[in-house]
Amino acid sequence: MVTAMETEVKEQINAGRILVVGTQAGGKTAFVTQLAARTEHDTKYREDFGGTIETEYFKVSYRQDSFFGLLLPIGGQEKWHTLRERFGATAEGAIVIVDASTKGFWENSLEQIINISKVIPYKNFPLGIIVTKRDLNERLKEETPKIAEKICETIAKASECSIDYYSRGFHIIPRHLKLSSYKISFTQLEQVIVNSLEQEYFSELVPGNARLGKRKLPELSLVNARIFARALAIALMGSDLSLDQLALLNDMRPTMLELDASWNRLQKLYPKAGDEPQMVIEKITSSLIETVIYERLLAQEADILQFTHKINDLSSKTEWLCLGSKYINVFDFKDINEAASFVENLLLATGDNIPEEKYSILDPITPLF
Ligand SMILES: Nc1nc2c(ncn2[C@@H]2O[C@H](COP(=O)(O)OP(=O)(O)OP(=O)(O)O)[C@@H](O)[C@H]2O)c(=O)[nH]1
Ligand SMILES: [Mg+2]
Repeated sequence: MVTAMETEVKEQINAGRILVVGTQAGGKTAFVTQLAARTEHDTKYREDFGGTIETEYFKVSYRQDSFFGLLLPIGGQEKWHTLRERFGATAEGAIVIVDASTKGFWENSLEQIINISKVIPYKNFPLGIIVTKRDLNERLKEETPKIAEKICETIAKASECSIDYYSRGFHIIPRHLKLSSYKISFTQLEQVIVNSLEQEYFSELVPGNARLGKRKLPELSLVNARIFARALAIALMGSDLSLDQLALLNDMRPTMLELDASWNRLQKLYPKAGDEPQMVIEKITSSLIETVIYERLLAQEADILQFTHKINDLSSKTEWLCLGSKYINVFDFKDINEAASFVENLLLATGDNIPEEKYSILDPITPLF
């Protein structure tokens, strides 16, 4: 005889697929891994210089797995943009990530989410903003004077003799950087800043390995150091970044020199980015570095509010429903629990999506025959 207990089917609600987008190394994979690890305990984030290739999938579930969604942190590098937009055509909602320690890159995250809004096949699809690296931002505020001084020292050293770095290809090759002229290029400055941060805040480094080595500041990973260096180098070089320059810079996570890449080579892919920025070495003073870090890189609460308003104001054009923002350290237990409730509300809101005809992968843009 079949009992009532045996016939009872446990209802499972699948809220669908949520794209997690935002500029490279903003913390998409780390954030989603931490969310998934609350129920899948063997899920663990691993540091990596390379970043996400294409995409990943993580199930994030609630209420003993009776309610869940699939979160897709898509590689933030510019080279994945077509793929990102393809995935949008079958998504129910989105999360946009911005990194509190590099607000110069927020425009790039914004551009990504605007592009995706064109393909998510719903009106009112829920959108949440996650601002990551709260801990790093607070720490860097304290460390800024020391960082500025260290960068000036490294520039002096690279001008007088040379500094070392490792290029990471099939082999790890040691190389030297000597500043020969009175000008410094973006590529050189980016490497100088990485070297400064590595010398000050790491020991026992193993070239090419993002996981090994000891951190003196727990908040500053080797990847964080690189993204911060890139944002600082470009901010020091002066005027606001154009989206084309952002796209060019966003094509790699390690530095250009570490990848044996060059601005000129990448410029072929992003011709509108213009020539490589350069600046007179003498102009780089510790007080300029400090000002640029405080004003152009480290986010304040007011920046987060402004970004949230901007996203809200865009909704009449993009047809998303912005559920607000959360400012977190993705490795903090309390923060990740609060962010998990935020994401649960976002998953619940997919129930109010209004289907709408937009470009879909099932409708080829050009007829096949
Ligand atoms: N201190 C701190 N570091 C963070 C936080 N979130 C992410 N990170 C670090 O940021 C770096 C990049 O994180 P990822 O999750 O790989 O970034 P991503 O957005 O997936 O990058 P792509 O896959 O290249 O697009 C790693 O070194 C993380 O440890 C945070 O809240 N605090
Ligand atoms: Mg990733």
